[in-house]
Amino acid sequence: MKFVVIGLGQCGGRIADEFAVMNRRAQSERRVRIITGAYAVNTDEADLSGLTTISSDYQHRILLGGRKTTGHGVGKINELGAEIAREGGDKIIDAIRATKRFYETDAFLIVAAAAGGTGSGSLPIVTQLIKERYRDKPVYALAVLPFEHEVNAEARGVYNTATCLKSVYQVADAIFLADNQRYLRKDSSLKNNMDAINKQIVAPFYNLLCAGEEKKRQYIGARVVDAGDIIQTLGGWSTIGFGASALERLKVPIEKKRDFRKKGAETLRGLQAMDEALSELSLDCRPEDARSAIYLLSAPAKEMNMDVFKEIGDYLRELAPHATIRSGDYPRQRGEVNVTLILSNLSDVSRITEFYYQLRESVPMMKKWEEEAEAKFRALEEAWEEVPVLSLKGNHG
Ligand SMILES: Nc1nc2c(ncn2[C@@H]2O[C@H](COP(=O)(O)OP(=O)(O)OP(=O)(O)O)[C@@H](O)[C@H]2O)c(=O)[nH]1
Ligand SMILES: [Mg+2]
Repeated sequence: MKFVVIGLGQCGGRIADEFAVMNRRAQSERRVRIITGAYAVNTDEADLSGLTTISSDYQHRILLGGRKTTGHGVGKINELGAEIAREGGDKIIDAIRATKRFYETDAFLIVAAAAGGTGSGSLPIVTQLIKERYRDKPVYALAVLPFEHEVNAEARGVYNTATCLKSVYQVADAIFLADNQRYLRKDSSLKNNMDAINKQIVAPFYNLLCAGEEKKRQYIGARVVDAGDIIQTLGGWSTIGFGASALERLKVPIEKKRDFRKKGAETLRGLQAMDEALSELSLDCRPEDARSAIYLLSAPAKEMNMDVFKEIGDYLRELAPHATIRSGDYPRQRGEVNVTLILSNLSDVSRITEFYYQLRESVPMMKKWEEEAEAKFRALEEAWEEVPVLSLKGNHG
């Protein structure tokens, strides 16, 4: 499957850059192309120049905002981000039109952080704009959720997140959620290492996009996961995860209820990889809330058999009984068995409901701040009411 990836704002741009890196890797390691075009859009010039892999010309690193922001971002005001995207939308469309292999594109992926200004405000606008222009291609969003410390510190971030998510939900064909806080669980030092988090956000897409693009028979699975399967699966709130189990190392299975000893070593590895994919999902959610799911099992050909497939399929079906489950195999990997998993059409996402509740609580507070600010202005105006104003007109004519 091939994406055009468009990153909005600082976070979105960096993640789009990471997709461009991944595409290079796919080309050199596997001779397949998975990204037909990668773009970064921002109101902040410095953020754009900090990218590494997206082409550095103005049609791939697109600066919006002009006089409104003078190249310095919108300072968290996502309404301004939205306005600038509406005005500058043509620049983005022109850039996409110039994509050389655009005709090969299966779908769009628009990436942004929900809590910032530029990305948060422009995500729904750009998604809608592209949907209107390219009616035959699905448009997916990837929204990055803020860290907990940001949520607690800033009402504006909560407001941005809530408004961005609600708006993008109405236009995107599906929204992947990636919760920054999730990536700190195993390694809290990542808080200051956005690059490492971005790599983790992007990595699960690698096999999923590559699998359907392979041309050599030895790398083509018995059941290929192609763009059609992925498009059929995706809708509404979605999450993606990846888990691997090394061939030489066999850990004790996490779930004790099953009698793992009776299973073959291959099946065991498959189940372990599935367990890890479930616990590494980009969003904290309950699999039973998923209405659709897809998994891709990737391993050396001899490690894969119908048994493994059936077992991990049964396992997922138990956990996600309401989901239509699609699946495929990808005989590529060396030295490990791994599983890529998407849970989609989630009917309940507590993380999102939390934002709406928090917002409801903070609305009166934000109103109060605005009123206070206005009162101060008024007081200031009253205070100098008696002061005469210097004549501002010239006396030449
Ligand atoms: N995962 C990840 N999160 C990021 C990155 N950069 C910023 N964030 C998060 O994104 C949110 C802020 O959004 P930004 O992308 O910086 O904001 P912006 O869209 O550039 O908007 P303005 O700077 O306000 O114009 C916060 O929740 C940050 O934690 C990044 O590179 N990776
Ligand atoms: Mg910025």
